[in-house]
Amino acid sequence: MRVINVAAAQMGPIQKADSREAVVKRMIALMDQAKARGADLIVYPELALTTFFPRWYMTDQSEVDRWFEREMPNAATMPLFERAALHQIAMNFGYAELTPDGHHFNTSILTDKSARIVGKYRKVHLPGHAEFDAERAFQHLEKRYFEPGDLGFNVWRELDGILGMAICNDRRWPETYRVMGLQGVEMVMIGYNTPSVNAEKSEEGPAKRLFHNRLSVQAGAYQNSTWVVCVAKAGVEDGHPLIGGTLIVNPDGEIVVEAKTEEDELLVHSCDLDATAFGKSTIFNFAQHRRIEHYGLITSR
Ligand code: CDT
Repeated sequence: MRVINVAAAQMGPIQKADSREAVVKRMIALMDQAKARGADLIVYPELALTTFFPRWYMTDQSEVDRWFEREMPNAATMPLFERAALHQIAMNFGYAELTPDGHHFNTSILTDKSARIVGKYRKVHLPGHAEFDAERAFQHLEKRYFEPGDLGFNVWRELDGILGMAICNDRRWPETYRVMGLQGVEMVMIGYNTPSVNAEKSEEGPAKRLFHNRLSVQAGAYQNSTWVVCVAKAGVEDGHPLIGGTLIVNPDGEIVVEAKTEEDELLVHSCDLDATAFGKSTIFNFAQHRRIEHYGLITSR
């Protein structure tokens, strides 16, 4: 058996005024719990170091850039990397990345057990809009602050398995999982920040949003016979509620653990990567059953 004992580290709200240092302390506390429960890997949310700043309309680029990290690790996150190396825990977390040549991405990284960065993913499916929209109950300006990711959906051979990453809105798109599925992915790590209410349809509240979260992740797991670890930043950030619902889904598409709160909360599950083999070699044996001659439209429009 190839087992990854994975910790899904849901985080409660991060307020605009909270410092990176204060957030990193919370992340370390979750990591200490993960270590005590024997975790090999800890998965944190999208934009784990800050509030979900794309809800705020900003016109001054220097104000925008304050939410971005110019290097990783940096002074604020170094204690997290040091603790990960001490505990020998691999980690995945999201942050806003500003590259040396001035590009802005919604990024997540994977480290190995010595806290060396071994993988990077930049969010491909950016939801929302680029200009202030007075019709919405609140703003979702990811298209203003980020460029679409330029790295594609890769997989990494780590922890004796094949691991992949995606970020938040990516989880709603079947292509996300399938591109990694075609590379044999055995565990997909996804962080998210999902508002509890639809800004364009107020009757769509938290129950529907949690349903869509489960539906998307369970389908992606089942249809590609992979584990999925999907981790929320939850709770009320400066008056703006985000759903919780962190969950781990097995390769049959079944939820094996799910968060109960909207606070910092750790879920730990032993994921047998060999359990992905049955689905991959039978109903979702892609080489045997896919009919790519009928799929051209997917990439042509
Ligand atoms: N962070 C993120 O991608 N959130 C989106 C909200 C969609 S509504 C604009 C999500 O898919 O959960």
